[in-house]
Amino acid sequence: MPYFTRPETITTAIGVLCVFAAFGCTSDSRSDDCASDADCWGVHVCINGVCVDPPNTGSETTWDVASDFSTTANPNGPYSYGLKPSLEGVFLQHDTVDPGISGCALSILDWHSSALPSREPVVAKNISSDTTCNGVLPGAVNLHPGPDGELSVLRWASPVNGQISIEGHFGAGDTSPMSYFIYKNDSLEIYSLHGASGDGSFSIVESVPVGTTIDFLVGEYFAYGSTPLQAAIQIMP
Ligand SMILES: [Ca+2]
Repeated sequence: MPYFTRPETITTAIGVLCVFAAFGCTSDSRSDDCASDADCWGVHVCINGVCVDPPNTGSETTWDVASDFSTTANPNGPYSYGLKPSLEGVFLQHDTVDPGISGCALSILDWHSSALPSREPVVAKNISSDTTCNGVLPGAVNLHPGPDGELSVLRWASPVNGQISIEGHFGAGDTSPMSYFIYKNDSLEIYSLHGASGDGSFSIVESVPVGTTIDFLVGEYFAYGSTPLQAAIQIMP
């Protein structure tokens, strides 16, 4: 069910201007009725009842953490790249992106925090077309935890209301075992695999009101901790 703010109507020299915001829509139908536009995510501006289409993010129904990854923007649409000092800790968004310093620096772009003495934890992507880095294939997203128990976190905040499927896996990556987690709204653990040497697959269905956070986390170990994450999120019919 979409939500609408109360339209604000202003009479101007060019006509009647109407502005409102709408959230949580999956329909692509629209009317030009300023008060009840059905196609709808975003801020709407209408003049004399004719509305300008907002960015079409409301009709998006699938997301992929690797193909959607941004090496320039954080947050990036529904995604944020950051860390947690502990599983129960507060999410901190990374503020810096630059080439990684590990053995294949030119292949990897790391999001990390300038406030920490260590580069890790990082949320990274292997931007190479042909170089696998520490078990992370070209094009893959990489979560590496920090040296003081910090977890690497890739966060997706739902722009929709509804049921979603979350499918994918954490990969073995570099040589150390790692622990993999998925948390909903900071406190509900919906997936965990401790001390895994291999892949950890997940196939989850969750109800998500707008703004629900889904965090993919890697931690509990540090050295040789590069861990690829592949995850697809889809609105269920
Ligand atoms: Ca590993």
